[in-house]
Amino acid sequence: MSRSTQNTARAAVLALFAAFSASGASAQETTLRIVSAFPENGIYVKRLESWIERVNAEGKGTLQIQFLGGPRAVPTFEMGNAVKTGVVDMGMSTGAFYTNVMPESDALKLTKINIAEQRKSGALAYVQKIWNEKGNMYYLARICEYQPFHLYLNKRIDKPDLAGLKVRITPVYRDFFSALGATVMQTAPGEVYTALERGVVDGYGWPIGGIFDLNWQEKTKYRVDPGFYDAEVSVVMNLNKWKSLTPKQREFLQQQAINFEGRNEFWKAYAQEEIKRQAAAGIQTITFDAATSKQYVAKAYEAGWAGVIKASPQHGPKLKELFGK
Ligand code: 173
Repeated sequence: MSRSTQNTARAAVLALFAAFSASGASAQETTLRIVSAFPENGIYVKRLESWIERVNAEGKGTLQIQFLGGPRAVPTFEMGNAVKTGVVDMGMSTGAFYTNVMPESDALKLTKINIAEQRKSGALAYVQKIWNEKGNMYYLARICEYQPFHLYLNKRIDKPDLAGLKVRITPVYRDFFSALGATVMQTAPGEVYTALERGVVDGYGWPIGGIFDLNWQEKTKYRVDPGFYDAEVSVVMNLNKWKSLTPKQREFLQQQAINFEGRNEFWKAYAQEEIKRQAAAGIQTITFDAATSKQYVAKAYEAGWAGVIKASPQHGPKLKELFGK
């Protein structure tokens, strides 16, 4: 080989090497950064972390996910904007925490069909369009289902009348608890314990599961039955980031998301365990007669949908139609 041919070959190899190193260890692997709007020591983050482990094990050479942390990384009510603007690639949240991005986000609590049915029926396609257009978000997976919300109290009530009571809320409960006469106060989950401890609130809204994660059982006397709605926690992604993935990466991530949703049966057993655990911790249930219970739940949905439709006359009615049974 002549000296000049040798030099040309060497230059070509160097150029190739430079191109590869500029795009990372492997040109086809990317790392997505995710945050959680829920506190790190809770059940949702535990489930998220075990999902991430599997994704990273199966996604070597394709896609990796890096968990950046909970509300200390990005505050609960700011996560939606962080995902929308691409400050982070992905977020785990409930819609109630990002109504500042789009009011429709809070409607997911009102679904009466599960996520698998929503995917089949076209309900999720409609949600996807709103999330894309208004939130610059790709809706990836619903990771919590079959978890009704409850009202937890430290003062006994004998009818669904919350007049004179101060209750901690998020947008999930605002319209319903207000309709029952409560004085409402919004806080992130991370502030509930202190609010109870200081007597700033007489109770709070939360799903059937998870109150032990931040020790709220220490400050909780009663749970009001029945529950209402279905707690929604989902993984959402910045839309530009989603579009920037290769077809192979998108397909991999979408399949992992579906797998995550496929594990939602977990929540049914978890609800039963948490009911027992609450009883064992001395939390008493407050129940109403059958007719009153029925009215209570009906009022929850009426108030919830009225709120969503008022906030989004454009999409609220269609969502109601798509989320019903
Ligand atoms: O913080 C909340 O009470 C809340 O809105 C919520 C929503 C979904 C799951 C858990 C809590």
